[in-house]
Amino acid sequence: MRRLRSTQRLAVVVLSTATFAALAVVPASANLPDPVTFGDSNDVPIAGDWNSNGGDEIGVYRPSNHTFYLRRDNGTVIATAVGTLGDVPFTGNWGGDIGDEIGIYRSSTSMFYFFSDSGGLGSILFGNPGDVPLSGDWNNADGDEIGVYRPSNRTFYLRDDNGNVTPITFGDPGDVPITGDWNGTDGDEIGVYRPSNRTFYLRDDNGNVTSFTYGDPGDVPLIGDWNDIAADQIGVYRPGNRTFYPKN
Ligand SMILES: [Ca+2]
Ligand SMILES: [Ca+2]
Ligand SMILES: [Ca+2]
Ligand SMILES: [Ca+2]
Repeated sequence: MRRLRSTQRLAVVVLSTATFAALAVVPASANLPDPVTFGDSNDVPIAGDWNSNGGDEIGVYRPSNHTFYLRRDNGTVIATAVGTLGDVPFTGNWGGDIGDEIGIYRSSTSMFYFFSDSGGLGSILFGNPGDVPLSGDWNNADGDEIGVYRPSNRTFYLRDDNGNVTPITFGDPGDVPITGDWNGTDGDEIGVYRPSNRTFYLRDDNGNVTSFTYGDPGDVPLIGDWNDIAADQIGVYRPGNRTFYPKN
């Protein structure tokens, strides 16, 4: 079991599609895996299984008000403000059910904070300043665990629930770390997105790498199970038009 210690205050607001339309573009007809325009400029794209049906949906994290906006397939949006300015969002499956929840990483204190729709779930101290937070199901059991990617040495540090850490060096300077279930079995694996050539490099547990070139310059990588096949696919978010482009 994950060791969850402290709790944090949590504010949850459910907004109707009509209410949220004043804040962001939400086409009523768009549904994954088709492109979806959502969010505002400067939002951070996220993905997860918000409705616990196995496939992933999209959302954004808005740094200016440290609020998550989780978009369900029917266009409904759940807004949840957590943490504080400067926090980094991540998502994953914790809380003991099959769907995904939200979390934030506070780089200044190397602290992961976990939340559910109903409140704070606890925290874990892990990582160094400058690390990028990760989550994934490293052991193919008990939901997702956490990890960090350290850009300075291009190394993933995957932490199990007992605090044991597996380091994996992978990628090139400037790569963006990603995690997902590339093969539909044995939990999640790691990978990187290389902005310079718009290419995803997906690494399996034996160190074999599969690559896909996808997206435009300036795109941000995003991983999810867009078509409910029990494995993850790649995708990108294009900040210039605030549009998610899942790859089938
Ligand atoms: Ca879902
Ligand atoms: Ca869960
Ligand atoms: Ca796990
Ligand atoms: Ca896998």
